[in-house]
Amino acid sequence: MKEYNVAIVGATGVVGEEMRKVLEQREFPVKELKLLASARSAGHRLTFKRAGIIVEELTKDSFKGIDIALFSAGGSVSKEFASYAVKAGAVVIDNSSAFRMDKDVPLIVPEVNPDDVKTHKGIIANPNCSTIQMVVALKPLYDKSKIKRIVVSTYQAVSGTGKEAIEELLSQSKKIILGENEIEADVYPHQIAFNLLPQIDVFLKNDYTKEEMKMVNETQKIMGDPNIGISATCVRVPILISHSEAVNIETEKKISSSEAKEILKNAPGVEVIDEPKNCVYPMPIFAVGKDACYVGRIREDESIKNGLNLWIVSDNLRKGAALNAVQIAEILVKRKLL
Ligand code: 3JN
Repeated sequence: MKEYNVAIVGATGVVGEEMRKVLEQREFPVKELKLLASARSAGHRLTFKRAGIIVEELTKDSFKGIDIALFSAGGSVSKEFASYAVKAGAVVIDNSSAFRMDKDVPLIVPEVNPDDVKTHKGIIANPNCSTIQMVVALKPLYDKSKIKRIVVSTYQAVSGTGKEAIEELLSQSKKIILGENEIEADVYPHQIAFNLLPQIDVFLKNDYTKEEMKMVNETQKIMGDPNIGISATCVRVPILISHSEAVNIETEKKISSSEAKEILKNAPGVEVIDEPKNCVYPMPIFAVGKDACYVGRIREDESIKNGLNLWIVSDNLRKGAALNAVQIAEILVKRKLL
């Protein structure tokens, strides 16, 4: 089998680390793995398939001989360096929002719009984590009946922000449990431990946050339907890993809750966990380290004619980021698009 030279840009971040893990776990055909990061992290030794790899500083010359470059170092790094990777002949799979809404850049969720990869011109965008898990669960329902409107509230784990946010939640929690009064907030505008923040990313002119508008714009692009109405409220919760979403949809034609369950049971990337009588439903602690989008609490919205409510939970670092990116790379390999 053909093997590929792969680079991870942002290799020491939470998503970069997960990418390395997912490449190994899925036995992606890696010939050589290059780990790239800022000068600050260069020199660190990380392991891949039991071998040590020294992290190198990312420069414009880092991509010679690279076939696939997985970027997860933030939008400004992608904007500065993705073009060098493309010029060197690599296909970039970018986990930032830098290129997601560019007309020339396909925005891919393998279970939803795998064929769009064909249109790539060197860069393929990986959607926002909250968007990915929602469209994986909604696409199979959309295929049964067009979705007219989506109202979603998210409950997002701090790992979506990165390592500093994980440390901040843990250290604030410890202090509070020990009865200390001085709680510092550095990463978020307010204390996150024992609290909820109805703000993810910055506020825009329309008073929605950027995260909320990402969910709107990215969902329309991935589903290929600019007419879906979407209203999102994104909330940061004191959870380490796994995002949860309460999703309400209005469909053109009626889908009963039992039909929805059947459809979702057979949907790729979805697992239905829905036994209300036994208090069984998806929860973030259960989704950590797993690949599926877990769906439960499937029920008809009794306030409208054609409405459904769903609860969707998935590991934001895996399906929401690293796993989706590696699955895109797998499509490229399978379709010989490299
Ligand atoms: O906060 C989360 O749970 C997800 C965060 C995603 C994020 C954080 C900073 C910058 C993104 C993203 O993937 O959209 C970006 C960005 O690339 O704009």
